[in-house]
Amino acid sequence: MKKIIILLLIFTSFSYCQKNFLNDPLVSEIFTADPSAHLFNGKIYIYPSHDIIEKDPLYDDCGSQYAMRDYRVLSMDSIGGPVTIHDVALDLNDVPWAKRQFWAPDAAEKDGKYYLYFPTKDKEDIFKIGVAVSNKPEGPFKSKKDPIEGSYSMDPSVYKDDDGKYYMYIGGIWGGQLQRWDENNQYTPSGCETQDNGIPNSPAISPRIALMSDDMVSFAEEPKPVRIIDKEGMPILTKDHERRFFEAAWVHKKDGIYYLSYSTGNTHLIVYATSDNPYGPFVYQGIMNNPVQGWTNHHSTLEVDNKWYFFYHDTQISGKDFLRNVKYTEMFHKEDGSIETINTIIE
Ligand code: FUB
Repeated sequence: MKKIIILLLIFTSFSYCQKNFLNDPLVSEIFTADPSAHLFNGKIYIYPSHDIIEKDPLYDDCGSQYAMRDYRVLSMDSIGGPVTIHDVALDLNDVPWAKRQFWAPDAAEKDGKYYLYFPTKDKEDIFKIGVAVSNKPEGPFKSKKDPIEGSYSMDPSVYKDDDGKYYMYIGGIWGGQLQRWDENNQYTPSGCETQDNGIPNSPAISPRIALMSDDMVSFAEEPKPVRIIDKEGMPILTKDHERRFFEAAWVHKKDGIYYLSYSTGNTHLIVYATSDNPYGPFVYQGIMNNPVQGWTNHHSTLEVDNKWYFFYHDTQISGKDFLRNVKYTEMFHKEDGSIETINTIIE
């Protein structure tokens, strides 16, 4: 029996080493995850989470092991060029209302000012969305003293539409606490162990959208649910873990089509749905990225010189779910508007 176990262990570690990855990590000096990529002043800026090794890590169902404490911005002059790791852009200690966990951020530019949007837990351990402002894309950013009024949950991403309006998409279930907020933005405390809304045949919990005010540091409206439906017009259901929204909403537009892509969490996919309106409803289309190595799958998309790129993370360097590394690869929209599925592991 002992021999069999040893052989199994050797085989498992051998096949683990044999894994071929489609792309190399962008940087190996620090652990980075959840990349939100943007083109500012002709340069590529990536706003990732900065994963860290805690001295006494706390593991629980709420994701406490993702205990990040600051943000570092990455930049490249061009695709394939050298990567700069900038100094600390924002530290948790400089956010007056924050208690712990700097999760997936995003950024936006307006009139020469840069806005860093970030989810973190307040003193009551409730996720809200914060905003910090800088004159430079890489920061340092100065945090507002309170979270954005009316904001909740996590994984903010800000989409700038062609007409100059900015929309924030937010939300993530389980550890991201979206299940605590109903669609009228009312809060009911519950643990992270509350998985989805507990009713398998009900429509799945929706990500939320809010139009940003002109000042970029507040919402111009209350967050509204973004419906995700199938091609027959029926809502994607709670029990449909291969297609229902979990976290990491991101929107891009190509040829007049709005693409909402998101993570399915415990089934580890990035899937996408399309609409002719930023508010949706979005019609589920298919898989954008198959599972990466590691539990979380979180991405962004960026067009540079008429080519589209998919930024993502995996755990190639550490092999640990909460110590991730950011990567990117080219992505392709087909003639019919669908997206070619990406496989980042080549077996
Ligand atoms: O990085 C912490 C959390 O893990 C993010 O906010 C989620 O999207 C997942 O990637």
